[in-house]
Amino acid sequence: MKKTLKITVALVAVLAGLTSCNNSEKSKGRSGALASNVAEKVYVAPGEHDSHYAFISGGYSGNLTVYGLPSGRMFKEIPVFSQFPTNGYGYSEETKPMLETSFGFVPWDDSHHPDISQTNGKLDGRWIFINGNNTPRIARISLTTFETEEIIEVPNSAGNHSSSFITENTEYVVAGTRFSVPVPQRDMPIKDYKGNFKGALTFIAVDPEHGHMDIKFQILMPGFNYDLSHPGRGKSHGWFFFTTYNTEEASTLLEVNASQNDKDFIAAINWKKIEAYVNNGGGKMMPAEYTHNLHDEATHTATSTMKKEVRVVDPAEIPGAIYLLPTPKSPHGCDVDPSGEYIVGNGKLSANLTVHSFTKMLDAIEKKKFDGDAYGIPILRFEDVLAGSVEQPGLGPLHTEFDGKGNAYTTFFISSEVVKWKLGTWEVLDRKPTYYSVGHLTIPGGNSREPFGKYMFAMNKITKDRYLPTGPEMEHSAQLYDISGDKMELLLDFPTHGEPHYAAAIPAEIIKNNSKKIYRLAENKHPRKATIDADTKVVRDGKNVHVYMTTIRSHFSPDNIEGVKVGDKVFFHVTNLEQDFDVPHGFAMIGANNAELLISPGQTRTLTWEPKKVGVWPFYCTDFCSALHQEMQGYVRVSPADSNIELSWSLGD
Ligand code: RUQ
Ligand code: CUA
Repeated sequence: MKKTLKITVALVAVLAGLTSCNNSEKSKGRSGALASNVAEKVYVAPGEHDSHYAFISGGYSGNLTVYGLPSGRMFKEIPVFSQFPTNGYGYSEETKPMLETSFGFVPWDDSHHPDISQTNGKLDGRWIFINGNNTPRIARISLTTFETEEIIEVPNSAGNHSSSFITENTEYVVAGTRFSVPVPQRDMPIKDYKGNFKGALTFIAVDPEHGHMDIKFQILMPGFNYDLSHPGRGKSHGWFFFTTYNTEEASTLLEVNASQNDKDFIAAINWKKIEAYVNNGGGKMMPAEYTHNLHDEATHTATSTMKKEVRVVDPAEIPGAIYLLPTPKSPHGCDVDPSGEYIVGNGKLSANLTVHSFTKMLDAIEKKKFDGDAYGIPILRFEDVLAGSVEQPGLGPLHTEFDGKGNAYTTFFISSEVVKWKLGTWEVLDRKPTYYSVGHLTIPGGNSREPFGKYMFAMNKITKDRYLPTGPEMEHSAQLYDISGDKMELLLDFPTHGEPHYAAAIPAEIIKNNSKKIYRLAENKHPRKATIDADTKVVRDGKNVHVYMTTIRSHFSPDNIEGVKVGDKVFFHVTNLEQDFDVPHGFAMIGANNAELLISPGQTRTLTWEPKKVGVWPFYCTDFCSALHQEMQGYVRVSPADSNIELSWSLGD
């Protein structure tokens, strides 16, 4: 067995060498991957499990994908902000409310930054949160069901990018606006942006028991672009840090006009202080429309509620809660090390990496060593808060993660590499190329007090020649590195779906034993469920026809329905009676203007069908569920609108 593996490895090595010899940059990197034991390090034998889950943002797919590490195998795509025909999310009546917004039904978004819930600064594996960037929303996904349970819209925001990061006891999931906008929105000239637009930073409280989200307050900051953010932790718990760019407040040709200032800022927010202020009645309620969508596991049904106001705080009302740390050149990533002492600002256009010291920041605040202010918010002096800089580590730094052993890893977009450096001495320890143009990187637990520093993976924007070509567009690419030694070792390339921005990863044992196997039929509280065949029926309510249907290997009940008419609206409420792990059934109806349903064991889902043509029309199960799956079918007889055929339904004779 081992021997075969070694031969395979050798073969892979030879092939890799052959195919890459036409590109010297590439062969350099590949030779790094060719240590003879590399394949063993990512090999997960058939039937064995990966050691880690990775949750990778789907970017413009609006979803979240689940991978195993170290194999790089994709296990699941979890629909979040986008309609998903694979399981009917956003198409079924139960899940459509999840995609309601104040703009109406929005069946797509652009998701960027997943973050796993924490207790005492450690990943607890209960939920994962992710942002919708385009129509500002935050979603919470259960890590027992791997389904989206809740979505809250974020008002007064636009380009919800510095989101969705978690404080160390999941007190808050935080969302910051990338684009500043008029608050409240109004008709005004764009050229009057400066001084008039606002950037909302939103603190969404998370109920510790159920995870339910509620906007606690929004801070209405100056009209900068708030790019990324991270919570303080340990000693800096209670603070939150946001990178800004466009502190010039330009509204046109930002590629030039937002790069004028030598330094932009990291905004340091003492959220504990603002929370106390708000708890004492501080801030003011402002009219705002935003939806709160919640999926109930008992009824298997989502509801959407329109909220009408939000609490806003003007920084001027609460002196001493917000400070600005000058940070060179349009910083992107804003990353806090596991101890909470260091705040890394990755200036996209800066030669050096800037690291601020939390202790020095507090000291400078105490001594009131300010260097002016921006709209009343005190600016600290760069030299007073600087912990150190990493000199000329690479070009175009974007994001930094930590291994919990005193090392940091920063991605460089322009020079396409990951650079490992030491916290405190700021020396560069290692660098490895990435193929190509790396954005984020992830270390399991990287945004927590306790990273698991065995693996790191880089998520690359450009794929080019890494896989077999698939036409003009290639899926993006991730690369897995072993970081347990002094030098990083490239182990694996694997494709990702949509654009992987950030990812969150976690040791599998924290999650896998809690993973739900079935929904208990006895606990199904869906108002139109049918949990035994005797509950099945077809009920007419004017032009609406409700079919209470069950499904089990290998039939639907009922499977023959007559008395439906053109112009009716037929609701198939299908309950899956199976109580076995991993036995979903599908349901699809010819001509339905939506997707199929995929119904989990014990679940009820509803498909709406508006029959347009007279005839006898089949439905069937879409998921190959048993040897008699092909027999899982039925017919609906559709009669003319004025027909007087009575409703009837049956199964067997
Ligand atoms: S971003 S590639 Cu949307 Cu997190 Cu930096
Ligand atoms: Cu049920 Cu196929």
